[in-house]
Amino acid sequence: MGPPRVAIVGRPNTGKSTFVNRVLGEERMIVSEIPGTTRDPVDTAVVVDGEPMILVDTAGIRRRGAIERGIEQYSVLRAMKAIDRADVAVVMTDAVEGYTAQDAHVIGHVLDAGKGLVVVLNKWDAVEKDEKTADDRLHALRRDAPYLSWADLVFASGKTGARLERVLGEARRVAEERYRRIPTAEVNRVITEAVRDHPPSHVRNRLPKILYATQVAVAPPTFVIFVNDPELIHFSYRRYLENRIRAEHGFLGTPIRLIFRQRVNEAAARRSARPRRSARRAGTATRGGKRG
Ligand SMILES: Nc1nc2c(ncn2[C@@H]2O[C@H](COP(=O)(O)OP(=O)(O)O)[C@@H](O)[C@H]2O)c(=O)[nH]1
Ligand SMILES: [Mg+2]
Repeated sequence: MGPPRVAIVGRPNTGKSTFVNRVLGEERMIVSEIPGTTRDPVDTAVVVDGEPMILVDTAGIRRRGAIERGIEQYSVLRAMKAIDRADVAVVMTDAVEGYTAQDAHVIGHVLDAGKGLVVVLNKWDAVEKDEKTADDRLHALRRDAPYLSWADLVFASGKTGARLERVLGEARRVAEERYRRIPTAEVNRVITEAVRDHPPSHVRNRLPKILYATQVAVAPPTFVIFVNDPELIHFSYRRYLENRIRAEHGFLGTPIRLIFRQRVNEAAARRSARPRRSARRAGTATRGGKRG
């Protein structure tokens, strides 16, 4: 894994340009030409805590006010392309205005793309607050957007520079989470205990059986769970298993994927061994016929 590639995105006026300009102006984050780290001239290498990081598509966000009405559509498309080229998206939201449908739309694209996510509640300097405000905000946000339960949320201010480095530090951490692997034995332990604590219930008189699980990919972490019939796995049970994996292994800030695959159990496979073999012969004959 090379330096993490981080896209700063979000709806207009949430403070992306201010944030990026501030990062580029910080001496501690000396912008350096790090050989082989940028694939595109609009990407910028920065140094955060002594480690390189690539800010993706800074050309699209650096100049304040450069994006005007009429080419708004273009900027949305551009943001989506930036997300696709990144490992992690830092989604800027405006803490003064609160969470909007447009913010949810951007985040939806990040999740669909399987990228890491850091949500910034920016302009925190301009929010009237007491000791409880931050907690109240987090609570409200997780209620309005339950899919953010595992997201990494940071209060920050591009204007004052508050938690600028924290935002980028979290982006790096999320990028690493995205590449984490859990050994198969451990995945099975978590899933087995989850099933024991709360077995799936019958669906149309049939009992879902969870047989075996393994992590098959990273970026995003992807788990295949073999079951007797994927159709029997209810959406809420899928979410329960995802929550159990997260409860023990975190993956804070990264989407994880669960794929349910059918696997006939061994006894059933043996019982149906004979008809299966003849079916295979028929299949071979057909393929041979096509070739000839
Ligand atoms: N109070 C406050 N205002 C901010 C902050 N960041 C940006 N702004 C203001 O918000 C407006 C939009 O900022 P800009 O960086 O151009 O947003 P962009 O459209 O996302 O690039 C400008 O008036 C900024 O001065 C912040 O952290 N706090
Ligand atoms: Mg801008």
